[in-house]
Amino acid sequence: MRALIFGVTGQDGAYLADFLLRKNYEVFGTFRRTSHKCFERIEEMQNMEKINTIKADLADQGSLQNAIKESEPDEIYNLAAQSFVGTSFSQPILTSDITGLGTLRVLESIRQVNPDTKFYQASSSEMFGNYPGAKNESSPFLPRSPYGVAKIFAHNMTKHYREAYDMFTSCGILFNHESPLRGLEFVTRRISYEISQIKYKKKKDKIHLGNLKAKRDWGFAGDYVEAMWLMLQQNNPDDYVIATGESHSVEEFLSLATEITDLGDWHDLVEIDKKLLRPTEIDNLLGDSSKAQQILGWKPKISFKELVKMMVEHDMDYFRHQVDPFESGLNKN
Ligand code: NDP
Ligand code: GDR
Repeated sequence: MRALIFGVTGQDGAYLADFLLRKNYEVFGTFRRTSHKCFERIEEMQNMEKINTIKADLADQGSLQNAIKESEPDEIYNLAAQSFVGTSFSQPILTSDITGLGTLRVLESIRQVNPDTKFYQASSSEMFGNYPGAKNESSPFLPRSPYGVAKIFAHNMTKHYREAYDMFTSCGILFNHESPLRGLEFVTRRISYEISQIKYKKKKDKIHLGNLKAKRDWGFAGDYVEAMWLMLQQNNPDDYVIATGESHSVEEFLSLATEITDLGDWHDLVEIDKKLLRPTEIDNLLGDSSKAQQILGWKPKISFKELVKMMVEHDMDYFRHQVDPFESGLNKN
């Protein structure tokens, strides 16, 4: 089997490529031309030699078509996006173009090159906004960010191609998932990274954060990529919520991380930076993945506590050995 991953250089791209390689797939992955290194995550997983890389940008339809023609995939996973909610407020047009319209460019390219290719779209819990309670596939979309709005466009367009052209297109509505490969601007990695710097006295003594009361349903990225693959192994395309069914606050993440680093009371380590507060916020995201559990046979394996430990220990290891992920080029954002 051959798979093409748009966004292979991101967190999920690195885990999905690794998962598919273990299943003996021939893996192709796209990257953008940048002035920095961009394969650090794949290198950290020691898969650089095993992945066929192709240059493509979601802004450039021709490059998407070429990537599909060159790789002739059975399955395409669209993980590429401007994925940071915070940036979507300052760059709403770019976010709409890449995260929203970019998905349509991929869908249209598939329709033109080979409409029999199976397609996975990375939809998001951000689409639900502040709708109360545990969210499932039937919950309404009430977006609270330009990113959420763009993901709804991409989600609906993916469903439209399924209905209009009978294409095998599925959406995974994934709740937050994290890992030691998470980008540094996301709150979990920001905490695990900066608290480890403090622990080994590599930097300042305070972590600057925004809204500590926000709650998220945090899972492990390594568990979630399996669900993406399972969706494309079904007889029919469909949409599935992927979540742990537990939500925890940023404060809880901080408190556990501080406990692991043995740095005392987290209140002494944190300063609130008003610039990190968002114009509109989602207070609590909690997912109900019972459909995926029943139909795909999927369930999360790593608990919240294990996830915090995995991330903090990974970053403590960096600083204990004085290898700074910034210096190595990881998290160039
Ligand atoms: P990352 O931000 O780590 O990765 C995003 C990927 O998209 C990177 O490979 C990035 O390339 C690529 N990309 C960005 N802009 C473009 C562009 N113009 N053309 C081509 N590629 C581009 O995100 P994650 O791995 O965490 O998430 C994967 C997908 O899942 C995203 O679509 C995200 O929105 C979605 N999602 C993520 C969730 C999560 O909690 N992680 C939850 C729900 C949905 P580069 O390395 O060059 O920046
Ligand atoms: P999110 O993740 O917006 O849920 O999007 P993020 O980690 O950025 O924020 C989670 C919550 O923490 C609050 N917060 C902070 N966030 C950041 N980034 N930095 C801070 O200093 C900080 N302090 C508090 C935020 O306000 C928010 O409430 C992620 C992305 O991966 C999306 O691509 C994906 O679709 C959704 O998860 C599901």
